[in-house]
Amino acid sequence: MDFSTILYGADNGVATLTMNRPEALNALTSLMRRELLAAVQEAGRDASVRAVILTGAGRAFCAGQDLKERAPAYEQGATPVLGSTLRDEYNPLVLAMRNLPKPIVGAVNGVAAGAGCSLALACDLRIASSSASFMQAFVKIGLVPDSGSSFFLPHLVGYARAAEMMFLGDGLPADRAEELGLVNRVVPAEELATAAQELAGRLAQLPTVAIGQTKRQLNRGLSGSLEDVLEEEERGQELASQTADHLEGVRAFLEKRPPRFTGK
Ligand code: LHQ
Repeated sequence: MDFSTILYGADNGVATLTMNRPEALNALTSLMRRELLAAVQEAGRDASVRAVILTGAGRAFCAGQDLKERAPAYEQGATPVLGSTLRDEYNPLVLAMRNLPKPIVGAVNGVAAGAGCSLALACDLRIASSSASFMQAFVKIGLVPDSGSSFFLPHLVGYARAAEMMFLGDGLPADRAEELGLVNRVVPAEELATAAQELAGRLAQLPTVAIGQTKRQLNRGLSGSLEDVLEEEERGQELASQTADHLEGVRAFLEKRPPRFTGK
């Protein structure tokens, strides 16, 4: 896949999506938002891809909305109406990430601010470099959290800590983010890429249909009732029980050998 703001690579069942505007700390332009959505969709379409990594080039993960994109309007004292930007570009991207039936590992290599923090939170798992930080920067420019942060952050760290991050806009360093359960693991900066590839590589060897369905159930569990979740689990088990990977898993157990899952 050829993009101008995103690097897309797929190898060994893992697609790696790299936000690639390092000179602007990977701040999101309109083109980048659309290319990132197309890259997520491509990872969904490609049956050989069974796990995804989202990361940033250079020293940042992503500094959120590119604040220079609308600089001329602001310089003239205009305040652009931002709702449609969310509706047309950010929200479809967040939904595509959450609805992708494959796990997404956020390899958070540096600062994740504003909507960049939201994108990190929309990943299923996060490995952070020790130099990473998470900043709900919206308030610093008089805006409100968007791109799903108001949904994901309280689920991850609880209401009070989410409110503190959102009201004050301070950066949360990686080690503290790990203590609060916002990231799965922190590794030294030079080990991040390998650690993310190892984790995603492992996920890519698992029964992909079951993993995709598990993600769906987790999504439902975050906002639905117990009845909703039980129904989703029932549907999911019906689907998973018909896969070749289920057959292989049980046969491997009976034959006392490791399973070889194919994602089918
Ligand atoms: C940037 C940016 C940036 C452009 C650094 N844009 N250039 C959604 C809907 C629609 C619109 C509104 O918003 C949203 C959601 C949002 O995401 S709102 C939040 C937007 N993001 C921010 O407010 C964060 C702004 N950036 C920062 O606060 C700092 O840059 C952080 C804390 C991320 C990093 O600080 P430093 O490590 O000290 O780096 P720096 O500030 O020196 O930045 C390096 C360069 O990157 C610099 O460019 P320059 O040409 O001077 O070297 C910055 O201008 C550029 N950059 N963030 N968002």
